[in-house]
Amino acid sequence: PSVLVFDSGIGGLSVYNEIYNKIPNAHYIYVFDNEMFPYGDKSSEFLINRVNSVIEAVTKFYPIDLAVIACNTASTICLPSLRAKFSFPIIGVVPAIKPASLLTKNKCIGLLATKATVERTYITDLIQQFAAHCTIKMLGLSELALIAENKLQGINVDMKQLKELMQPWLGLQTIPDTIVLGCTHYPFIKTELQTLFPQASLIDSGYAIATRVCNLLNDKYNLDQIISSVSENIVLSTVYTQPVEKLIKKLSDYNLN
Ligand code: DGN
Repeated sequence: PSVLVFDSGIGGLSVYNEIYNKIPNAHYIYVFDNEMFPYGDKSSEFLINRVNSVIEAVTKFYPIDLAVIACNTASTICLPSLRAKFSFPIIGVVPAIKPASLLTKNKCIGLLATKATVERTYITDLIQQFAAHCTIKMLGLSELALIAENKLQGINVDMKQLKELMQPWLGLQTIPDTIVLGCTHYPFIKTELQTLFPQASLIDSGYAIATRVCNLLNDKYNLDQIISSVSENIVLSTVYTQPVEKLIKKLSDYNLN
């Protein structure tokens, strides 16, 4: 089976890693819209059009069985239009508010995501539905995804800068004991975030997404019987620049390309 994993940048690789661990014998197409990175400061209307056209362009050339929108910012807004347009299953990534509500002891949950994600009604509804009994501290940041992109390209995380960005939470009387990494880029800087919040559990949606992909594909294929990948995995970006060239080299660490 052929699985498309999409993000604005390298964040979706954190989701890809989880899927690959479960289904190493599928064929993967990783698509990142680096031309429009970051998505966190784009309007909803823009993102809906953009994500639809990128997926359309890719699927014209590459037939796929399933797509994962491995980006919270896009998923919180684009899923209905994508599902109306394409016939293959489309799985989105949404912040792990529900598991966090089951995990928290002090009933204080932190949601770390892009500016766009924390402003969506999708999130307010999610909180209302699953975590109405908790206090939710939301922090929408535009810098963190870039810090993660840079880390994957070999640039060390500036801990002083990270601490400053987290200041709104570090000064709180009740610090969240459960922090939702509501952007697929953030698992790449989990270690650094954990140093700032040593007592907190940091959770993301990667594993749950991988389980969902596995179940859906198993309905159609017998995954145990697919011996090896049908062909080479593919990495596609919307713009080819020097840093991307470096990035693609880096992607080989993740079994892509
Ligand atoms: N990785 C994306 C997300 O999960 O929201 C967004 C990153 C970005 O474009 N800022």
